[in-house]
Amino acid sequence: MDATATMEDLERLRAETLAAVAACSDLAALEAVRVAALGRNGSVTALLKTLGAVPPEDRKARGAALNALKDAITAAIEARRRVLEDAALDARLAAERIDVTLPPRPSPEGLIHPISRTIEEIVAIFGAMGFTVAEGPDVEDDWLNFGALNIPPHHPARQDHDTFYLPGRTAEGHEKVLRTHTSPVQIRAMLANPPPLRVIAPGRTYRADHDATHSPMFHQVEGLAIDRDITLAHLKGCIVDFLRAFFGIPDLPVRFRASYFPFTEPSMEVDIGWNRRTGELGRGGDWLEILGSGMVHPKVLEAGGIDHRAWQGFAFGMGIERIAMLKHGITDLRPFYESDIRWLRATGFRPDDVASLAAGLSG
Ligand code: 2NM
Repeated sequence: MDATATMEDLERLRAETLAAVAACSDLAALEAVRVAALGRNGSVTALLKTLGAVPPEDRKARGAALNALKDAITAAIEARRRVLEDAALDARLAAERIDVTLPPRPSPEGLIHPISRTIEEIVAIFGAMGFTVAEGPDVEDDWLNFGALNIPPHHPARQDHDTFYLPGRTAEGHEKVLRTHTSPVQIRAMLANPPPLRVIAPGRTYRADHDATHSPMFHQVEGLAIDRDITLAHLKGCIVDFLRAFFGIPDLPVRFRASYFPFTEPSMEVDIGWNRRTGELGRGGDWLEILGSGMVHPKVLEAGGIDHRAWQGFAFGMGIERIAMLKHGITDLRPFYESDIRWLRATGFRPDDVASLAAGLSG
């Protein structure tokens, strides 16, 4: 179209352009229509450029008509732009809508191994009695593992323990062993801290013994309390309270039976009441050995750098697998070490189910 365009031509251009604007379904199409009409080479722009060629007497009316055309198209494009922008925003709000009332999707969760859980429970109970946790190396020297515990070389207990000896010697010339119990941790605690002392030492222990009821690696927890006037009564009170809290049976029968360990004197093994036939704990008239204990031998106190004339104390030790199996009705020892995810799913504990005294530890 040029300077010769009639009013009908302008009207048709207006109608066509407004129709094109109305037909735009997105902002890109609308922009294309705007460029085609009002852009540098647009149809309306081209008409405005011809205004100079219009005879002066017609120019005013022609200019008014072209401006009215341009204004109408501009207004229609802006109105359409707002509609399309609102629709785009609505679509985005609908697409990105989040239902905050939906429950969260289940996420894969790890479980706490029953050995870890049992250690947590033991730590919670003895922690409430004022004991702190001590740890030490799995590779020990034979002095800390045996000599300091009043088990001299060639003592039969060294064979009883089926010790794993490692090649080489320590800087002090001692033989290297995998610790056969956590007692060396107690000796280290005595050497590192002046009495009074209340520590428990949970951890891995090793004996060259492998059958249906023994694993070459297993877990133990030992406890030690040293003070000026610790007696057998304190030992009995602590152990009875521990066993009743751990098994969640307030009237659990507990029996102390004279025994022998090189590192305690006197020594006692501790039994709990159960039913041998059903496996039920707490009643049934049968006794089940559960731990060893005693008053720390004076030679052991001296090995720990403690004056046995001024201090005395009690100690105890138990197998963690054994008490975990009894508490949870686990009958086979082997799956503890097999990392079978199906067994762990059936036997493990949820991480948010934290061991605490408040929960009663009745499991
Ligand atoms: C037991 C039984 C009796 C025991 C002794 C010591 C130490 F190092 F303090 F002397 N810790 N644990 C002990 C006493 C362990 O386990 C059956």
